[in-house]
Amino acid sequence: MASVRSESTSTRSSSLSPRSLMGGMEPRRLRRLILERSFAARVGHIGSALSVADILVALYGEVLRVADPEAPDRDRFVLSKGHAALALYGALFLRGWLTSEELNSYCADGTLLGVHPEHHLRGVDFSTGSLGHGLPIGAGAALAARLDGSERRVFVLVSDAECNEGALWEAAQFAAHHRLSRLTVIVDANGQQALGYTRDVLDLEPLADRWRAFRWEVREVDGHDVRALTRTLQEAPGEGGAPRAVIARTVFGKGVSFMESRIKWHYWPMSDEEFVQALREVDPA
Ligand SMILES: Cc1ncc(C[n+]2csc(CCOP(=O)(O)OP(=O)(O)O)c2C)c(N)n1
Repeated sequence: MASVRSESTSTRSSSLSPRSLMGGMEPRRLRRLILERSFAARVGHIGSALSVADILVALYGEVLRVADPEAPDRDRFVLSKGHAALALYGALFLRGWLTSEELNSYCADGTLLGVHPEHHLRGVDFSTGSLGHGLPIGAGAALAARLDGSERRVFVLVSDAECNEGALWEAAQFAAHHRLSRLTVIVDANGQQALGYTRDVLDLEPLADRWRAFRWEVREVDGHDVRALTRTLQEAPGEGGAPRAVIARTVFGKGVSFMESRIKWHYWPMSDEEFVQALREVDPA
């Protein structure tokens, strides 16, 4: 299978160019990019990135008001589960904010595209990777928007393991107290966390009731249904001023049969044979 490896090294351009993809923010394209780049870099976190692919398609395809990534009043997005950075890079590429050269530098020496996202990269507002800190950052950003008299909204994508962490719940209380209704947290509820299943490590259910108890408005949605996600994330803030939690029920490794709900695919990179099969499954064309 040497030919597979040589065609897929980090120097090989992505098979997609942003120009050909105007309006092409499609889940299968994003999944293909995730597989190509993680294979080329021999890096894991593949299942984590596939889990949030549809959420990022909804956000960057429709929901986020970020036509100009430098505009002060653009919406803000915090990828709190920073280890899924490759999904974010893919979405930024499909949006036309990253070149294929930049995308292809993923995890190479000297790149700005590391395993976790850094705010030095165009389109990334906040550096993340230390789990549990995205919601505190997002709550501060939402309060700052109010103080600025800005209409901008803040979306924070957290993992279910982050809901184990105290800092997240402190921020949840803060946001409810200050009625930060332009703040939305999306929980990527895939039921896995690194080396275990959430129900075994520290059970979070009933997750929706927990958020309600913290005085958040709650929605539950199929995290792989881009239309339902888009509709839910575009809902106007409720009357009461509560921030909103969207619990997105997802499947870790979604789209690749041998990765779905398997612990191995948190850290493991793909073999040549696995890469070929995975690509065939996510993007048969
Ligand atoms: C504060 C902190 N502790 C530990 C880690 C190491 N780590 C990386 S991913 C991960 C857990 C992954 O589970 P989850 O966050 O639920 O992500 P998903 O399964 O959705 O990928 C851990 C513990 C970290 N990034 N930050």
